[in-house]
Amino acid sequence: MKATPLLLCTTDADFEARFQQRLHWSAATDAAIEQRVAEILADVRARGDAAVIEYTQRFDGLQVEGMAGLELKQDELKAAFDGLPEVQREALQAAAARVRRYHEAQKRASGESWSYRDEDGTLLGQKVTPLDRVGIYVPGGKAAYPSSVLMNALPAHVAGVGEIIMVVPTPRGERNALVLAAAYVAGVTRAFTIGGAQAVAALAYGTATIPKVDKITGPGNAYVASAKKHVFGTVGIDMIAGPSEILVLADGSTPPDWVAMDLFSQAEHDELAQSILLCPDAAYIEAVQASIDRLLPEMPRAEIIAKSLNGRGALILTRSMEEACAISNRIAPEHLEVSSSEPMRWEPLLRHAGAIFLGAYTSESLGDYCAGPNHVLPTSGTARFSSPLGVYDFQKRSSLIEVSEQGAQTLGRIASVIAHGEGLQAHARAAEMRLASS
Ligand code: HSO
Ligand code: ZN
Repeated sequence: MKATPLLLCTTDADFEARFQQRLHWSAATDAAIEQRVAEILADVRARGDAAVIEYTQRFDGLQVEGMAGLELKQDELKAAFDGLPEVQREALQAAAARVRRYHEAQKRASGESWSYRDEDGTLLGQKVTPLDRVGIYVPGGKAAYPSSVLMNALPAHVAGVGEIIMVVPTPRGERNALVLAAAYVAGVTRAFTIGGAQAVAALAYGTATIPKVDKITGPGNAYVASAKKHVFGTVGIDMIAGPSEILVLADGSTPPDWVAMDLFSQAEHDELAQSILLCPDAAYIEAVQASIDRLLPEMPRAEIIAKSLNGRGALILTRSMEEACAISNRIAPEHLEVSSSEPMRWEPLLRHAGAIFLGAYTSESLGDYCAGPNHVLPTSGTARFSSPLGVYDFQKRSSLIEVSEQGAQTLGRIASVIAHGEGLQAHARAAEMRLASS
C-alpha cells in the first residue's frame, strides 16, 4: 500500500487551482438523513421514554424492560474505573488533572464577572453564570474516545455546571470500559446508554427519565450532527465538527519520521481527515515522503491513513517560511504544528488555527490527550471565526446595570431624544419621568 499526498509547489502556474481543489470539502447533507432525523426528533418529543427505548432496540440491538436498563449508575462507572489496569487509571487521572488545571486558568483569565462605576455612580458590568445542565454526546464504536469525555466534561465542571448528563450508544450492549471510567474521573452526573438522533432529542426535549438540558456538546455521526442542527435554538450546541485536520509548517530541522507520524496521527482518524505539510525545503519534503513510505506498513490503520493521505493530503513546497505562514492562515487548520527550530519567530505570523503546537517536541498527539488545552477544535476553516471548546462554552453572561439618580438625568435625556426619534412614546416617558425637572 502506498500513501502519496499530492505534491504541490507554490511557484507552479496551476498551484492555486490545485490547492483549492484539495482543500475543498463539503459536508454531505443527505436529504434522506435530514428527513429521518426530523421524524425521530418529533417521535421522541411526543412519546418520550417509550420512543427512546424502541429506537435503542432497533438501532443498537439493545433490549431493555424500562429506562432503568439504559442508565449507567455511578457505581457502574466507578467499577469500570476500578477494573482498569493501574497504568490506565493513572494515565486517565493525570490527563484529567492537567486538563482541569488548564481550564481553571482559562476561567480565571476570561470567565469571571466584572463591573465598573461611571463618574455619576452608575454601575455597569457583566455577571457570568454557569449553565444549569448540559448533555455530552459520546460516540460509540470506532470513534469512542475516552479523551473526548474528559475534554467535554471537565470544562463544564470547571465552569460550575450543576449537572452533566452523558449519553453513549452501546451497540448490542458492548460497553467501552475506558469511556465509562473517564466519565467517572470527569465527574459526570448521570449517564445513559443511548445514542443517535434519539439521544439528542431526549436531551433537548427531556423525557420522564432523561432530564432536559440547556446545551449539547460532543461529536457524532451524520445523524447526530443533523439532530444537533435541528435542536439548536431549543438548546445550545457547541459546533458541528468536520473530519480532523493537521497542518505541519516545517523548516526542515525536525526528524522527518516525527513529521510523517504526526501527519499519520490525524489521517488515522478518518479517510476524510486532512494532513498537510508546508515547507520551503524540497529535499526535506522528499525525506518526509520517504519516511511515509517506510513507516506506513507498520501502521495497523494503514488503510485509513493511505486513503486519507491519497485523497486529501498534500506536501506543499513554498518559497519561504513566510509564505508557508500566509498559506496556513488561509487554510485556518484545526491543528497547526510549527515544526521549527525557532517556532517563536513564526508564531506572531500565525493567526488562524484551532490550536498551535510550537516546536519539534510538541506533537499534536500530546495535545489530543493530556497537555491541557481542549482537543475539541474548530475544523474546515472555521478557526477564522471560532475557538476551541472551553469554560466559556459552559457559561453565559448577563449584563448588569444600576443607574444612579444622577445617572438617570444624563441617560434620561439621551434616551428620550432617541425614543422620540423611533416614535416610541412609552420609552421616552419612562426615561423622562425620572428626570429631576419633570
Ligand atoms: N484529534 C482529535 C481528538 C482525538 N485524538 C481523540 C485522539 N483521540 C480531534 O481533535
Ligand atoms: Zn487525534
